[in-house]
Amino acid sequence: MGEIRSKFLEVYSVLKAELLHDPAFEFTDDSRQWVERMLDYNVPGGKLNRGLSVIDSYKLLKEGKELTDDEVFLACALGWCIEWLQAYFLVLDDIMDNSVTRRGQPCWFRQPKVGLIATNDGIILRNHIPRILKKHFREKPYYVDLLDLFNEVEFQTASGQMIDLITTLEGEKDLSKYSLPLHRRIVQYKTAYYSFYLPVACALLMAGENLENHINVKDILIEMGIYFQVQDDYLDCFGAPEVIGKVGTDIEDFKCSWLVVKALERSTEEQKKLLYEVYGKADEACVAKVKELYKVLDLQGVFAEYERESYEKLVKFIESHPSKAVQAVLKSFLAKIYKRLK
Ligand code: GPP
Ligand code: MG
Ligand code: MG
Ligand code: MG
Repeated sequence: MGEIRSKFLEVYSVLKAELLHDPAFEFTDDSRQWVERMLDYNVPGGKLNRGLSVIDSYKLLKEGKELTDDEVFLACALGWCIEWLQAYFLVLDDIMDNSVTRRGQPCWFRQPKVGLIATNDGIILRNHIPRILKKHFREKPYYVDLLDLFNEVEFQTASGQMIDLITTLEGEKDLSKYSLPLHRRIVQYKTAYYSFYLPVACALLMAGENLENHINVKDILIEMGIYFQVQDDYLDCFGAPEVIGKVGTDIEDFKCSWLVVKALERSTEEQKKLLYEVYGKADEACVAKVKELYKVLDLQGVFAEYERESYEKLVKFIESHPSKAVQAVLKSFLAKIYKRLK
């Protein structure tokens, strides 16, 4: 395991121990055990890309200057705040999407003793973030900016999630409104802000930067986040469940996925008619027909081309940035996701 990764995991144990002894609540053995099990199940088991990116980005912004132990700890703590945010979103998203597995195990709400208690666990996860921030960042000059950043990004994500959800029922499953601009709007809000902008913005704040001076960094990261969610949509159908750790539900859920938008663009009238009939049904045979059509339309090839083009555009966009340190931050982030299989 990488040195940063093991340090990062060490910090998880510290933060967890603090939260399990939060003086604002009188824990009993039962309640402490519940929270510990819930955290271990939902927080550390992912790729940790978002969390690790805070440390990575902060290091690059410091341009090779050795970080103090304190700086490493703080960057890790901010990274974990993002992983906590992600855990909170995923616990709730899996209920909303009626998903079955996540990170190679049953979704938290599918655990026999959990069920809809998972909704409150989501709220607990969300509330852990300001507790971590208060404990470790209260005296920092950028404390208010951090709180504001997390609040803004959470609002944007929930708003994206809302459009992701209401497009699946409005007008009772009408594929004719699914388009690339609608898809872009959904994924920009539901994914890009918290997954891409947030880690780098945290590192910038820690480095003493004013976020208002970094609007172009934000624009690049949002583009990267959109590309990342197109990959997620692609993997939902074409990824290997053992590798991505989840079984896709986008077709059953009538999601405005990049794949269905591309399929609509490329279909003949007859193929469109079929898609209108079978898309969005929780029925194996219907799902199989959608996947078959995706194959006939060569959406795998279309995606490969999209991936290549997006990468080229992003590299150009990044190289237009005046700061070499910022370029390095952005390139490192892009390298982590280009051609990802999970
Ligand atoms: C990813 O969508 C978006 C989120 C996880 C944000 C959820 C936001 C909330 C406010 C709950 P997705 O459903 O495609 O992700 P996955 O494929 O991992 O289920
Ligand atoms: Mg979802
Ligand atoms: Mg989902
Ligand atoms: Mg998905």
